[in-house]
Amino acid sequence: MTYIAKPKLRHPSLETNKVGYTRRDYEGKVSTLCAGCGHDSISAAIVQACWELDIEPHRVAKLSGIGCSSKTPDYFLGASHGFNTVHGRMPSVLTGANLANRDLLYLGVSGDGDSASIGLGQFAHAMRRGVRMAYIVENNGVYGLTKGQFSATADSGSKSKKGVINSDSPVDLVAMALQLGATYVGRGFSGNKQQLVPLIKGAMAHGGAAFIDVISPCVAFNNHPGSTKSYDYVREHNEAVSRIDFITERSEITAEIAPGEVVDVRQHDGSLLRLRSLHPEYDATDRYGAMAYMQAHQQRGEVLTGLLYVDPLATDLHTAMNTSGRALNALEVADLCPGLAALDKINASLR
Ligand SMILES: Cc1ncc(C[n+]2csc(CCOP(=O)(O)OP(=O)(O)O)c2C)c(N)n1
Ligand code: SF4
Ligand SMILES: [Mg+2]
Repeated sequence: MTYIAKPKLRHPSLETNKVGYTRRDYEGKVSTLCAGCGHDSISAAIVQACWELDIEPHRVAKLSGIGCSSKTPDYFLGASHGFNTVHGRMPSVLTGANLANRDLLYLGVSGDGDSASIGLGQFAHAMRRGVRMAYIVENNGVYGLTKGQFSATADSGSKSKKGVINSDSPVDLVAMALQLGATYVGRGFSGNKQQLVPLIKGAMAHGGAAFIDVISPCVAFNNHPGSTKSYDYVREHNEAVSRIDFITERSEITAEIAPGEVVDVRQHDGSLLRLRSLHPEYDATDRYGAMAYMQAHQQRGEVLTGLLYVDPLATDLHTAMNTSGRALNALEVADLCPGLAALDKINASLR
């Protein structure tokens, strides 16, 4: 059913962004997910974020693995580049694409099964290498596509739809991303678009590995009492650490801010993240403080959301590898071959 395209009709009065596109231009095909699935709300937030960021759709490459979550790139950014990889393999395929063409904006979409089970190693290495991307995990605590088995992010003590209690310890991808060196780490909830859109915008504009775990309830298999990934549970236990205002480099900053009320983080592309602290003692630029704070709140059963950590001086894999400033796929033979004399010299030095 994923072939259903939306009608191309556009009302002439639809609002356009600075690059001349309407919101509809950032949409994809009609979703075939269950009505009420959190993943559809995340797709809507991605559409909104890219429209507001004035990104030309052809500048984005969206990649995913396998799962209901990994199907979603078909439902947004229909005019962008896309690659649906094998289960758990999105990060390595995205790394290769990013190395070949650094000029695109990379959006990795995955599920908790896709990233915390079969793809855990791939996730870890993309984070520690600093692959520049917005990596979004649509986390519902189950394998939705294969009918609701517990995934590795299911909390210990969480109850399945059939009444089974999960006894395994959960994998916390946010804690792992922090430990592995990701330079932008956030947690959102599919039911809170107001918080999610700026989180995604910040990740898309970030200069390194950006990771967002979005709790995204599966209405078919994990939205019952006893589940810690249900709409009700997350609404009751959600604790936001900050509110983000995303200000593009072009926007004029007019708001009057009382000192100490906000932290401004200038990102590598010139955009500004203005963090309004809702927990005055929380410092989103302190990686180890963020890890400890998160764990303390988790112990109490709270789900901390918002931008949990950002490194304003983030760099990426291209910087570490000192690659050419021009995209590798745009280099010609003449750019790549140093010439016979240089090769002779190298060969001579190795004899
Ligand atoms: C190599 C391989 N192993 C197993 C599967 C079966 N499989 C398909 S999707 C999936 C899990 C999906 O879970 P998740 O990533 O959490 O996505 P969701 O459907 O919950 O959004 C599994 C195990 C597969 N497609 N390929
Ligand atoms: S099975 Fe769950 S994750 Fe898959 S589309 Fe339905 S509600 Fe969403
Ligand atoms: Mg899942």
